[in-house]
Amino acid sequence: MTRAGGTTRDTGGDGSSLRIGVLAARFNDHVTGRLVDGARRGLARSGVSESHVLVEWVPGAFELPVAARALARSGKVDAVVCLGAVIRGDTPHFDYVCSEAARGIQDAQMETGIPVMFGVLTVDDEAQALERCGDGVDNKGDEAAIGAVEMALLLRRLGEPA
Ligand code: INI
Repeated sequence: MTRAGGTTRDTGGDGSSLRIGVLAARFNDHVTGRLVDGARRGLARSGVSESHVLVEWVPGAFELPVAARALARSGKVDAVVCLGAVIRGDTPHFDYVCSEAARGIQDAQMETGIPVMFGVLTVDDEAQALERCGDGVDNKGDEAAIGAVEMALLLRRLGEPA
């Protein structure tokens, strides 16, 4: 996987001391279940113990922000991974759900200082969603999970949270 700076990363670093929360939207759970599987793989590769991974479900992507904020505030985790799949239909609902999920997730990390990753697929159709939740690194849950490890370690090095 090629990342900014031209480096290739398979893990987020040494996550053996980290506790990570994973929040998944049940809407389109044939996709989000696969994102959760990908997140678990990325965390395991980064050395995060299975017993330090807390997985909780919410009804849809719209509900991810409030749960992310609560989990980030709880003191139980060093980072949160939000997973969802918003698939464009014929209604403007898509735009509201996507934009509120994105805004709310960013607000949650800025308010709490705990990294909250945006692992929400925003796609035109189911085929595009399935392309992004594969069994390898072609899985946005995996990518978000190693990003969570990287960010938690970075904030710790920078002295946050206090
Ligand atoms: N939620 C999703 O996670 N994905 C979708 O594609 C979706 N669509 O298309 O409507 C969706 N809607 C539900 C929404 O997230 C809330 O759960 C619901 O509006 C109740 O607040």
